[in-house]
Amino acid sequence: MHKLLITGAAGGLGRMLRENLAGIYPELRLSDIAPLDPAGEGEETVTCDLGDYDAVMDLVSGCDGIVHLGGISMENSFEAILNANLRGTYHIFEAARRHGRPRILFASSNHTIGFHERTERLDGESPYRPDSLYGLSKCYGELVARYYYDKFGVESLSVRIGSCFPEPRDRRMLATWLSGNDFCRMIEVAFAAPKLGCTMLYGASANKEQWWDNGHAAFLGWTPEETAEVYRDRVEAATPTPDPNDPAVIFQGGAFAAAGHFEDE
Ligand code: NAI
Ligand code: 15L
Repeated sequence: MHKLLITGAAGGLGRMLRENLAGIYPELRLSDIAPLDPAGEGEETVTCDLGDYDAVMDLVSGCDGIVHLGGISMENSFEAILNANLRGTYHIFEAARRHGRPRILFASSNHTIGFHERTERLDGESPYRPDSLYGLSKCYGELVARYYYDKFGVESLSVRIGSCFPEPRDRRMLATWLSGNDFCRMIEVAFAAPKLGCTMLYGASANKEQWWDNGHAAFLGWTPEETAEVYRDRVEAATPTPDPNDPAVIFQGGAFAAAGHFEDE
């Protein structure tokens, strides 16, 4: 693959991938609605609102692969989510259909299944249980991926990312943490696989606490190599002992599941 488009490139994961994928793919097209650092060698920067159909068609043209990170990444109003996540994700897949069907890695989220309890071990057949309007929008994105594969052959990997930060920030993240290196390896595997189809992966590192089973996608050969366990002592020392009756502790989605419904004013 020569030219990789990264949407949401000004965000936390976008900035990490910009740095780590630079030596792997010859050209990166980096896009966001927010300001981006100036383009370096092998980079192009494009300011684009994912909700703008024409702009997204131009954005995708000429790209050989897409890592679609852009959008609202937390709970928010339906209107905000509608533009960035629903319209935006539709636009990305539609643009891929119209411009040579590049593969897409879609940044889905564990909040698609956040209302499953932590005692459950989920796999590729587990039902959606979104814990927020945000999680609901990621379920929609995964179904857009399904539709565009079944009808048009656009291949994609939807990654239900757990918590991808430099280090786990709380006790829940000891189970949900995905290291940046493991995420980068996953991206390489997705774009190099002889056949990707329409696949979903749970995005967690090789943590001791495991809620998710990726057996259904073993054919891809992605095996996480890092673990949150090395941070356990530090995290436990810095955070209070959890109350087992707290919904934020009962459900996989944590605070997203425990929070009330987001209402527009
Ligand atoms: P982030 O919030 O730091 O970055 C998202 C980026 O999308 C921002 O730079 C923002 O300006 C951009 N964006 C928002 N609306 C846009 C629009 N209308 N048009 C164009 N760009 C727009 O989020 P982060 O942490 O980097 O996450 C990246 C993706 O991964 C998101 O889609 C998020 O939902 C998903 N994800 C991240 C997780 C994590 O642990 N970091 C966990 C699960 C999912
Ligand atoms: C997400 O989907 C969010 O984008 C991220 O900011 C974290 O909150 C993460 O889930 C998580 O569940 O830890």
